[in-house]
Amino acid sequence: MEAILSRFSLQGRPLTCERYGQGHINLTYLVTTDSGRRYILQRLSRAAFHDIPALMRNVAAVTGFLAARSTDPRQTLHLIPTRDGENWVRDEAGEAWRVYDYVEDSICLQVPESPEDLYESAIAFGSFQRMLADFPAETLHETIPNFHNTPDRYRIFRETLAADPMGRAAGIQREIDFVLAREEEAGALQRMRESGELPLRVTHNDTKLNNVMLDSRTRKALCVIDLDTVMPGLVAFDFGDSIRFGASTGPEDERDLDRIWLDLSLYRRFTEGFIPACGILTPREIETLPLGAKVMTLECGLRFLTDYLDGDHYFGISRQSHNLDRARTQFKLVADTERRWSEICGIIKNCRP
Ligand code: ADP
Ligand code: GN1
Ligand code: MG
Repeated sequence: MEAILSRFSLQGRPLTCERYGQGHINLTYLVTTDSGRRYILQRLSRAAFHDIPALMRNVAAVTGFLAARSTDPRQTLHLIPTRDGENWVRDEAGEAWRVYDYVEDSICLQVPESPEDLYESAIAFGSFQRMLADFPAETLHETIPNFHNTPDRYRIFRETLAADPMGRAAGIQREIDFVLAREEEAGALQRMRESGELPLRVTHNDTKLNNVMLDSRTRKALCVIDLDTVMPGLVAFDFGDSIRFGASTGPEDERDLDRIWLDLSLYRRFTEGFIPACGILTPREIETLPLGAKVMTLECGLRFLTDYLDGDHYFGISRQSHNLDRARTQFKLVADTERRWSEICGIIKNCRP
């Protein structure tokens, strides 16, 4: 770690470097130095990202663009340059590393402690959307091609199911039936994207509550993090992924499904923050938001299930059936969404500008 850190222009000498946070993709470390400065060191996932130079160009472009439009330095991530003036390094084993300033006096939540926490995350993601409205989306590299192309996620699921490399398919027939029964509807967003009826925007694509930092004193939105999947996309992706994670009554990997359902007061509060903070959405885009939440939840469950079948190579796990547990919470939320569909549509209608 010292060898890697020595290649970055840090203030002070590193004193500690410890695993940090609860992301599923990168390896994240908190670094403290003898000058009192703190940094986030990350090893980027090579399983997820196949073109790290292009990914880092995206991150540098987006953070630079946001920094020029922010009033407080804590409103965007800042990459720490290397001693050679680059913004990431490759180590001897071929792993890619980068360093960010630690966002001080901030908190990152796994579950909202009140509807206001979710509201603030809506402000963060909505403002992110608005601030990037003039960013030239076509210059962004697609860091994970077909990331929210749900029909393509089904294709990969079917291939993995057919191969069944771990022999796990027999134990999950209920989950398999659940996803296959919803395949047609799951493709709706992608069809709308292809038909051009919705505008392509610069989207974050991974808008979980734990990808937002809140100010620890005021608990107001501070900063959007985890910019690895910023790409052109539909606003329904960003709305949907936030609802999927934030409007659930429990953590993504809860084993007791009786504790998981969709909390409509959280759903409403997120919507009340997000639509005005974006400020640019067309009526048709707003209409697609509930579908976005349903499809993002189903797609995420499908991805967890696929990774479970495949032997857990993509999402970090800390127990054997971790990905299956995660898939099950997502399907429970989808079932709940179906049950409460008309109430959900009412929420969106009432939040129209
Ligand atoms: P992953 O892609 O693995 O989710 P993230 O970039 O989201 O990686 O980082 C994982 C966690 O580390 C975040 O959820 C957050 O708690 C923490 N984190 C990341 N970057 C920062 C930062 N600049 N300042 C403070 N905490 C951070
Ligand atoms: C991953 O990186 P992280 O933990 O914020 C994943 C998302 C999933 C999410 C599920 C690059 O997000 O797409 O929705 O896990 N990120 C990537 O928790 O695949
Ligand atoms: Mg993250």
